[in-house]
Amino acid sequence: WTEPLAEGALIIRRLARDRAESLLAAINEIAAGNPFEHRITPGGHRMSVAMTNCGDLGWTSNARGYQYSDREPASGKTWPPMPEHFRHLAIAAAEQAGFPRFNPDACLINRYEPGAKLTLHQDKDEKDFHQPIVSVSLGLPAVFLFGGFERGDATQRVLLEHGDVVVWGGPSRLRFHGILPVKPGIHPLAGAFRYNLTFRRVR
Ligand code: MD5
Ligand code: FE
Repeated sequence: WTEPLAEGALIIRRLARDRAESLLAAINEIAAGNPFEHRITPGGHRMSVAMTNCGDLGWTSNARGYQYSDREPASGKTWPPMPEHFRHLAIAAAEQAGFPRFNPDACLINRYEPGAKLTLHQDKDEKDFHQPIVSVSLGLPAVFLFGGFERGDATQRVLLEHGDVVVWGGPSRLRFHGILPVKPGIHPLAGAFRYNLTFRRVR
C-alpha cells in the first residue's frame, strides 16, 4: 500500500519485502569486494553510518568534501555494477510515484548499527534535482525525520520498516531529512543492522 507524505514524496510500504533475501545477499557480495566504511565528513567527524556503493558512481566523503567518484578512494577499485534486480526495483518504484524515466547510475548502500544516525541534511551533490531518489529500507526499523526546506523547519517523524520503499521527487527532493539513532535489535534476515539502498541519477 502507498502513503503520500508530501508533494513528490511517496512511501510504498513493503514493496521490497518479498525480494529482501536476494537484495541482502547482493549487498553482502558487494561488501565482500568493496567493504562498508565509516567515512569522515569535511568537518572531521567519523560517520556512524557505514557505506559502500554499486553502479557507475559512488558517494564518498573525506576531509576535502563530498563527491561522487567511479572509484573507492582508499583502494582505487571501481564500484561493482548495479545488479539488475536493484535497478528494476528502483525503476518500478519511481514509475509508481510518477517518474517514468528514472534510470539510476549510482546506488549508495548505508548500513546502520544500533545507535547509528544521520543528522539533518539535504542531498545536493547530484546534477539534476528533477530526478527523484528512491530509497529501500531493509532490516531493523528506523525513525525517519522529514523536514522542510530550511534546517530549522519543523520535522515529521516517519517509521520506516523492512521492505519499505520511498520515492523522493518533485519539491520533496530537496527537503532536509535524517535518521534518528537506530534502536538495538535483531532482524531475522539482516541481523543487528538497518540497511538502506539509495538509488540516484548523479550525472
Ligand atoms: C536513509 N539516506 O534512510 C536515507 C534514505 C542519504 C540518506 O538520507 O543521504 O544517504 S534517502 C532519503 C531522502 C533522499 C532525498 C530527499 C529526501 C530524503 N527528502 O526530501 O526527505 O539512509
Ligand atoms: Fe540524504
